[in-house]
Amino acid sequence: MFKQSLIAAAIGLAGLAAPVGAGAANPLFSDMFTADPAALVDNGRVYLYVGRDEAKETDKDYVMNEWRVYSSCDMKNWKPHGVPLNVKTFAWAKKDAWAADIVKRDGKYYFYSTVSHATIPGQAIGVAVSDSPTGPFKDARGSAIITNDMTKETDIGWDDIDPAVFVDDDGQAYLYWGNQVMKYVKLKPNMIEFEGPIHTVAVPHFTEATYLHKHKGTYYLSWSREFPEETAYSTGPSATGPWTYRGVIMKKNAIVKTIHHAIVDFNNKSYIFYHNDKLPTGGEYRRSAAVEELHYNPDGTIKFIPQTAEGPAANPSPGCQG
Ligand code: FUB
Repeated sequence: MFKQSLIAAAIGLAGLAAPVGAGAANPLFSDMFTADPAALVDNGRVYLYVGRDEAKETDKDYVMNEWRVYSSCDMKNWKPHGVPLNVKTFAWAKKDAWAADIVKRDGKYYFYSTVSHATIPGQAIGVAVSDSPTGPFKDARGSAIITNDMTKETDIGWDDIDPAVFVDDDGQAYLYWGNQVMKYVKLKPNMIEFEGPIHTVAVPHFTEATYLHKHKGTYYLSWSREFPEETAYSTGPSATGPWTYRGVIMKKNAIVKTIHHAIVDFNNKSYIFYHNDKLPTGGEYRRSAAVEELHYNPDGTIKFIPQTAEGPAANPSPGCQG
């Protein structure tokens, strides 16, 4: 109880430096609410990008204006690097620093993110670029790469959200995204233009939060299914399938209905980032990023992942410091 009061006091002082690091477990950060994790492993260090949930307890919608970045050398101790970009990075956007994803290509870091478009009704996806994983990022196009009017499968304004970017071993880049209907498009090597048409992908009970990764030659397409959401996945022989449904790997949260995840390999182990409602006063619009180790079975399927308060054991990455 005493510890919870201290944490709550720290949340009230969000913006002031609060302890992040030594022995930190789940949720990863206690000085603010953080959601929609995206992750990148670069030069032996893992970078974690989150949207900051700024909603008050009484708010009835997301209040999200900026993305934050943290890094770790061991998956246990996290170093804050501030705000590498915010909604204003995209001059054509008006609000909603929703879910994002990042990839490195040819020495540059491309950050794809959901925002609300100022002049084209609905959510859109922008792409920002930086020479460093900690930013600063600038708009790579000067316009959205995806807008709500480009897809017609649903009438909702938020069906073009939650980008997931993946560059295959042959250099072909893919951008997946969607809500209600999953979509993907191939990207040109410049990472800011389409190469071909938009495709739809049928997976069971798709809601949002697509993620694509590759492990030991198998492609894994994962997403948030149902609502409240649970994390499910399929496997396939290529970045575009065909996909075989494999089941649920993380069950839904207690309060918050979303669970947005990201999966990475780091220092010979695999991890899943997600968000929950476990910080005091947490809830639908006050979420907290967390991480667990992810284990593959010998046949390549993923073991079910319980959420824990402890998080993964420290996994110090050789040569990574600070
Ligand atoms: O954070 C806003 C939205 O909630 C994200 O774009 C979705 O993935 C869900 O987590």
